[in-house]
Amino acid sequence: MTEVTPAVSESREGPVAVLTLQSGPVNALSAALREGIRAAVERAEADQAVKAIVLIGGGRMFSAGADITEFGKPPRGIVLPDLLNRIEGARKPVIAAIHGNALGGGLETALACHYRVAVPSAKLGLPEVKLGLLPGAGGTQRLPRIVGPRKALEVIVGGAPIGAKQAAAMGLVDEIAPEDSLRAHAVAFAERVVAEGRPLTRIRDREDRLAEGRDDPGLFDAFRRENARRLRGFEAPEACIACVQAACTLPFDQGLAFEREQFLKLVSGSQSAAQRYVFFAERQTARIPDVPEDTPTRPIAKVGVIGAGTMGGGISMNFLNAGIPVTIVETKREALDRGLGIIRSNYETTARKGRLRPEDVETRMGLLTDTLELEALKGCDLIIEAVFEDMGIKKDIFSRLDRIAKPGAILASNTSYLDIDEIASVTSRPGDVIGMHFFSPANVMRLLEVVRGARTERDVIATAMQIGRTIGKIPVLVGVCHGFVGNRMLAERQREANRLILEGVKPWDVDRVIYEFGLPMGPFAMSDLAGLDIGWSRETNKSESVRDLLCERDRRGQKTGAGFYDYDAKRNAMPSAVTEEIIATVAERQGVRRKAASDQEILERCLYPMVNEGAKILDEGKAIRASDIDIVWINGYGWPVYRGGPMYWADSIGLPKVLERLRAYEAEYGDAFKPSPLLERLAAEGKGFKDL
Ligand code: TC6
Repeated sequence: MTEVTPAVSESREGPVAVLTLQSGPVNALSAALREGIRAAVERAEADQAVKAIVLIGGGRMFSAGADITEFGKPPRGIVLPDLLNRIEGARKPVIAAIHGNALGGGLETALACHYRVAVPSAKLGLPEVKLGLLPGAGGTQRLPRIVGPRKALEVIVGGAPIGAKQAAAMGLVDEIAPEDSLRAHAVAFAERVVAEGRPLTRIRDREDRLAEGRDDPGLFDAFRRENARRLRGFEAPEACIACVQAACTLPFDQGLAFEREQFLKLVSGSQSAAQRYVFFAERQTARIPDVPEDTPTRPIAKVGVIGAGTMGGGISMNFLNAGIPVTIVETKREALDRGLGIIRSNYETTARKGRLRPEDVETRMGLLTDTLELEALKGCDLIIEAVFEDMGIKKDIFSRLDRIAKPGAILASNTSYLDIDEIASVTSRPGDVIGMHFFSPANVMRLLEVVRGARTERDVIATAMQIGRTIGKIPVLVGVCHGFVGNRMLAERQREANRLILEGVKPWDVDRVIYEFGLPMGPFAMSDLAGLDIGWSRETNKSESVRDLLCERDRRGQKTGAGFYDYDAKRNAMPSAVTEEIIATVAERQGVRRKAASDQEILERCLYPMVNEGAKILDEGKAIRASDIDIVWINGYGWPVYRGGPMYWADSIGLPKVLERLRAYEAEYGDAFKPSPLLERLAAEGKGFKDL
């Protein structure tokens, strides 16, 4: 084997040169790898004895695409589009042999090759849109030429990878190779291409599949309309659509130039910078300074869930989906049956939509055992309590669990506010107690706050983080405090939103400002959706707040057809005169001075206190790093990923500016806006949360 560069190794199989990409864990197409591929291809082309070239990934995958760390820095070496034009223009057939992932620039490299062979488990995709980018190395021009513009839009704008078999059905892969002999198969394929004298099929020369877009130019606007809700606020999807459209109307080289221009605009923009930050931030959450990666974990083969309500049911589904048996406990048969019914009907709905095979509904339900006996949890490795938010009830359950659970079982609470240490104190094994705070709907939302108690053992933390990833969540480690990271910050926003409406700002105006910022809904629409009567009772709540009065009039949110808003039969929200009247009554009673607020003020007063609270959370060590807070807000509350999370957003505004506004509001409204010492210090030092 000859070492051409450290990034690519070359070997020979008869007349076939096999070039193996050898660059880090994912073969990111760094400058070194790009140069390595160019040199190796040119060598193979120049070598008379070589008749065909196979490009294959060493290690886990073909390639995860462009090296994301290079974006935003001055370009080095050959740029990817030029390298791919060079490969496509080669005079000898180049065959991509794909295993693991071929993503982004990785798939674009494969598209520049003349043929593609893949193993069945390979995943192919163009996820650039998720980084606020587009496939800027010819992907938007080549893919539609091979799969047609309609499918190309789905792949490029959707960003989700597809399996090799589906790719083969689309014509994207020429041949499926056996799982364990990709290299040999690709070499044999290359020899056949040579022996049969097959032509060099360059995707750039194909026009036939573009007819679909030329005959029906309306398909692009239809796609825009169909996806408007999902794509709201994002810049990259529109650029992707425009590029695919350009593929249908412009000659290939002009299409490439248009794509390049669009790519350069996106890569230097704020949205992509934020989305790239989030990519790395998400991976950072796994790093816990005092719980190293090699910390042993406890095996989790059986899970117990206490409570078959909305949360307990959703939590159970996560484990069933991952093939882990669950025993679910309730106190009453009725509640248990209702919970099981909801789980089944959720699965049946998914199956009806074609996203789950009908037989899998039964497989998953078959993993679920229901019981009214807490003792039935004695064999479980992990038990998650998901009952009513009441310390007394939780303590009672944990002291019983302490007697029932086997030694070494992890005892978790799904509490969203309560003190894990107090819960742990009633057991003889506080080291095994931890918080696992899921977000509703628990089978859908990706965030999992893992709450570390004062005495939680390290292997318990490592296990909770790992099992969280196994069930497809993004676990973030947080410390014990009221509401942990997410809800503690949310409370700040809610308080200010409530103050704003008493001053006379309409709830729908607060919601509009938050929605236009990019969150899925504002605080009042969210309250109506969740139900205003959560934690409210006629006996204990004394007609003091707007919420109390709304609930007393049976305006308890969407479920009762009215809350802050009025709802029609289709649950469309409409501003409500009744709510306005209630707000005016409460404001008068409390003597709140009525005043107008601009959209900017609404935004600042709702979001800056959240940032300030985030700074306090960091100062108290309740989150490991600012980017963890951002990941909580993006995955638990729908903070727009293109704004990178509240802490990143504050950095992008500049902390001195945030500080100045907090001080101004503090002068008017008092302590609620008092800047945190950390924020003050960072602003004074000209630093941001990113520098911590
Ligand atoms: C593009 O291609 C644009 C083209 C146009 C150009 C003109 N670059 O995720 P993992 C790191 S845009 C740099 O833990 P997995 C990652 O940070 C790109 N680094 O592994 C981590 O580093 P750490 C389009 C990268 O097996 C390590 O590699 N492509 C890149 O769970 C391992 O990663 C994508 O968006 C990269 N491209 O998942 C794909 N990729 O160990 C991005 C990974 O220091 N990648 N790293 O923390 C992925 O989605 C996943 O990495 C994966 C593997 C599914 C490939």
